[in-house]
Amino acid sequence: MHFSERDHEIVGVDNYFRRNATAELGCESLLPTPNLTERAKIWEAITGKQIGVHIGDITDYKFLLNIFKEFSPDAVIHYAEQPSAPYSMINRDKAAFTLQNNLLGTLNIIYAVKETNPDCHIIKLGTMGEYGTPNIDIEEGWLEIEHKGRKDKFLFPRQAGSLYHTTKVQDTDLLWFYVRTWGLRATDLMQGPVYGVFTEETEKDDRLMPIFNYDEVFGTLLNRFIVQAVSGYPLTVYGTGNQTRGFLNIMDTMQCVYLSTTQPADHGQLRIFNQLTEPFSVNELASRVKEVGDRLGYKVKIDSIKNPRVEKEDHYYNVKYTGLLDLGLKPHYLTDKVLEDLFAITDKHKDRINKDSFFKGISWK
Ligand code: USQ
Repeated sequence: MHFSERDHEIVGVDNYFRRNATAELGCESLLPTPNLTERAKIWEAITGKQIGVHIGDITDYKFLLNIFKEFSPDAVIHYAEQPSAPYSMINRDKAAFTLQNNLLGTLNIIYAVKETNPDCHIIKLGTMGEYGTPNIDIEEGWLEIEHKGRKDKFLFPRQAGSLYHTTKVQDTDLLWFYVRTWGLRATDLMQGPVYGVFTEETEKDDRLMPIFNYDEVFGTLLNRFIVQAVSGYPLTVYGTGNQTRGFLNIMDTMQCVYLSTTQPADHGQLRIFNQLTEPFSVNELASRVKEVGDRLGYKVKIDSIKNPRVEKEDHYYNVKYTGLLDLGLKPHYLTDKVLEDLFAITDKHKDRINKDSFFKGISWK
């Protein structure tokens, strides 16, 4: 919608993995989001602009290749990965699915680009979680290393904290291999946890809002805390709550993808951006949600629970994220108004909240 609004010709591809997985796990979206085909119709009715829709699985290479041949894209934005760390840790089958879906999907896109148009720019969604939490500053993708008097530049060392995050490391390596070997052009967006649900486009009609997950498997931290606060469930702070991540508003996700696409990487370049606008600790976000929630009359409680994940809780965190600002990103920071608007939309749909999905304790061990 963000690209279509700006007069780009778009097709979207979806296999409804997230809808199906959330239905299977009993943790559907807070909002009754129509499916992609229905939303493309709503979009066209409002704006007069068409978005083509293909329902299918990009791990099916024939299906994907046909779309590339028919549409011949100048750029492909790869959002088709299994995106949940807890999902990838449920059991062997979910781990195997994550590995196969993410790596094969990425490989197929790379091959489809090579076979149909090697000029096509690949924009892939990576994750800040590829870096883990090292005890040194996190650079933007690359690190110059001096060893025994010689220097070279390498991908920044990665040490992911879940099988999902590990597949993203592997995807980055796949891209880098084919960029080096075939001279493709690619941008890898190392994104932190996203919050929010409103974008410029969703203002046109509530039915255009994205899926809003708040459960343990697919919900990200801040969205979860808001829904917990509205439903009177104590905010689930894992362990000490000193874990720090780089967050961003979904509005800025749209900007980052747009800026990266319209100012593409060069041929033979793997360009990496750290996609975040503000670092917060879990405790800081819990306090912000409590402060705003209490003021709105919700009586928010915070609970510290045993961390089901294996991760450092007290760690150094200093990330460089200037690349997207240099391209023109204008960040939307986490103001009280942003939190109030999230409280309001959640309250409107509070009858749909399933409290059982807040915490099941999917353990990394
Ligand atoms: N956490 C809590 N309480 C909760 C949920 C999470 O304390 O109820 C903690 C986690 O232990 C973690 C931090 O909050 O330390 C962030 O957790 P999250 O669930 O918001 O994010 P994560 O599992 O890391 O994954 C999300 C997206 C993923 C993306 C990633 C970016 O689901 O697709 O890649 O954010 S990053 O976190 O930078 O790796």
